Amino acid sequence: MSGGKKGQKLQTYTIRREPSDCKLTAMKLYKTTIGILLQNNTGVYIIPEDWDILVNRKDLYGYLSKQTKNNQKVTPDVFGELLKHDLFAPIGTQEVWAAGVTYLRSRDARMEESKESGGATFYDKVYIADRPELFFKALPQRVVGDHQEVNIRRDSTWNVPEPELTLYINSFGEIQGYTIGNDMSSRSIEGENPLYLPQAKSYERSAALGPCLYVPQHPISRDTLISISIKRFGEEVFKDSIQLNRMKRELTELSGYLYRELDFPAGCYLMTGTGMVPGNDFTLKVGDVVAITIEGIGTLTNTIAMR
Ligand code: DO4
Ligand code: MG
Repeated sequence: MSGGKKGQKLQTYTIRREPSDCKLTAMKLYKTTIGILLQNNTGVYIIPEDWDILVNRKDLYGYLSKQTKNNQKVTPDVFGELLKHDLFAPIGTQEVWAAGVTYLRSRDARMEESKESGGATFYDKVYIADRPELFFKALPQRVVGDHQEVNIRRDSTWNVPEPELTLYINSFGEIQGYTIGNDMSSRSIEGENPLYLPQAKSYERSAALGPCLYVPQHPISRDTLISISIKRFGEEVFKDSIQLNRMKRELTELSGYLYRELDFPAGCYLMTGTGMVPGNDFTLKVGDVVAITIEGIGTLTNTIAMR
């Protein structure tokens, strides 16, 4: 034990915390069938605003922390039911973009799947290049929310989910919030030829976001844990986890490149790449349930379907 000279009586202080002193450290925005809900440490409130206008601001956290006083409150029971059955993806008119090969595991998996095509070298190079891989993933109508189905393609034989921390970046290029993303991918199509990437990545219901937009007071910690679990007929067939600090790049580096020559009037979403890829013998099947958890944000659960 340290502090205080020998024999000296140590003075102790008790800090009394009133409920109003409690610092709000994070807000969560849910898009539901009854409107936008804001959850903070005092409850859940209805925010009667347009999604794009609400989220696209310079200090989203500051704005949200002033909202709750005059807003209608939602009871925990009603909120619980809405979370189970009535959530939309937390998105308005924003485009969804994605970064690739930001973790070593993604680079290695891609190099393996493309070795026959001779495309492996591109993944190797982009992992160490200054310029990151960024690609267009989805328009909002192709994005599903929590507890909705994501698709695998009929013409693909090898399919995986990609669990990714996803950024909400405002129109000024500033990261204002985070959500969980599933960048559904066809490994057989991308592996055949890297030029097929748009077909491997973009198709109906190929992206999931949710369950909420998480708006913390400070940038998300690099120690944040991202985990995935895949269940088939109720049995876990794959699980893995990784910390955000294993990502090769800074989050602001990715957003900076994306905004270099693109404007996003309502901001945009950016999936930041996967650090977890199941082994080569694994492919998703219809009915599999994919649950992705990111510390602080929650869990995004989707069932695999096919058109
Ligand atoms: O290079 C292709 C896509 C990579 C990707 O989606 C990822 O690393 O997450
Ligand atoms: Mg990805």
